[in-house]
Amino acid sequence: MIQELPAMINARVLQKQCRAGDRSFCCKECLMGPCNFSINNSIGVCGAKRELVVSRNMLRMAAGGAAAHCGHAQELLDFFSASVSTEKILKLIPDYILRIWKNLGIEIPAKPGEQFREITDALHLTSMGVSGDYADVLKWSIRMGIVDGYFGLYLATNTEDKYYGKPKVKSGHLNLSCINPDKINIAVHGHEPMLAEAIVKQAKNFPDVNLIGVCCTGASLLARHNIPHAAHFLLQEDVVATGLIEAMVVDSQCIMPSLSDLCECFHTKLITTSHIGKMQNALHLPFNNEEEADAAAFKIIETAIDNKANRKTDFEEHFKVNKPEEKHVILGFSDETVPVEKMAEDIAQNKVKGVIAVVGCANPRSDLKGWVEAFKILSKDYYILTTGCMAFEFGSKGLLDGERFFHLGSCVNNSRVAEVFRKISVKLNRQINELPFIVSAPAPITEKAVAIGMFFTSIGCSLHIGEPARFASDPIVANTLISVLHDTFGTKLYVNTDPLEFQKQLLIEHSFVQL
Ligand code: BF8
Repeated sequence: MIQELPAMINARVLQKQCRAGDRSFCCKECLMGPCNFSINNSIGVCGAKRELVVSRNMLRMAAGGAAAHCGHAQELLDFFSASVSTEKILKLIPDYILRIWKNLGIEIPAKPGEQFREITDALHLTSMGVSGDYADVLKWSIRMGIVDGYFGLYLATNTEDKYYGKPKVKSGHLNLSCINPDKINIAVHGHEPMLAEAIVKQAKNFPDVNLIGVCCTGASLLARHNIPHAAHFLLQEDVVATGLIEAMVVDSQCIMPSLSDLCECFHTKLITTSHIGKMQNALHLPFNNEEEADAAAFKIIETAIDNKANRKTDFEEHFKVNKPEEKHVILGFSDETVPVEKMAEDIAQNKVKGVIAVVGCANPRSDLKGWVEAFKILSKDYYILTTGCMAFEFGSKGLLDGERFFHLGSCVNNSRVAEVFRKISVKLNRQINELPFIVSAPAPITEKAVAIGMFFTSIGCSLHIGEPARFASDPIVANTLISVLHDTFGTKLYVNTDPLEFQKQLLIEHSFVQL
């Protein structure tokens, strides 16, 4: 298999994105298609126009993201046999936001489980021959944002905090240098915390085991237990490619299917644990409750220990010589530890222009270096809150200082960002949508990033997307979104792929607020 690795890499490098799909100009909702809407005024076989198709594609992405976050929350609740109570969470929605939603004709799910009905409805209405009204479809994207935010992000984060504790501010270690060639390395990758927490508990009895985290599970393990965060989405393959990982344990979301082939090229044992996240060539160790999770964690550690004998010692030498420089970051912030009062005062006294939340993924198609540099410059005028893979990106460049850049955790922890915005607005006695709060997803990859963007839009934040193709490819859709944000919320939509241009745009357009 190891001989096939260069061929696999070449095939991926040569993979070209479809020009129609890249701009969301492709409809695949029925078997008369696919229809291509690249030419102006194109009409599909069924009569659908481009604005309908682009809107439907966007809603389907938002629904996919909401399904992932609500699914994450539900898995947690099932694991703890806990009943769903969103009453406390929904009380956090300010009355003025509820009024805006009411004016838009949007109602929030009232009964337990109704969020899943909303997701089903979004998929139903975007299937062939249901909604033909592109503006209503766009409105549903905002509705999916609400479902994602309160029944996904908030519910998952609050449940995690209830059972595993709220993170505390600390100094932590981030990047591949945390892999230890002298120990048994177990990488825990994915999003849900249940198995990761069980492994942390079990690993305490095995001093030769070095636990490391990947992706959002990595962000959570770092924030709660100071387990080093080895890699974000983009670097997950690099973790295995060190040849030093005895077990790569995955659950769900953002797990590259390539790991299956990649682990075969090395001695790494790939272990899946989610009932929906199966992989080829993997050992599957599912669990349903704490007792079973402990047993699965013990078995994983045993498997990793046994597998160490299969590691090639050449990789140890290579790693020691080429070990990346250690990066230390300040992290573990929540809405209770971010200096909300100071932020509010600084906004009121015109010491800063506002707060930018840089969320979501690190897409290799984007100018990541340029974005990091742009936010570094913007941090002179704005506080920067960050989560997910962008937080890792900032950390690996030494920017997570806990003074201007605040790491608030994984992607579901974006509810903490929303809480910071809400608390600042309460302190200043202003509505969220009257304050300079911008949420930026400069390099989105997943459907979850679209749902998160829609959530922050729905609570009155301005939104920046560094991926115009899906949002602004069709001028009718782009203008509708811009006017909904402007007329309904009084906020802005920035669609910009150029870091320098965006940075200049913000500095020119945004002056200090007059409170
Ligand atoms: O939820 S930032 S690539 S790891 S989707 Fe995935 Fe994007 Fe990374 Fe976690 Ni979030």
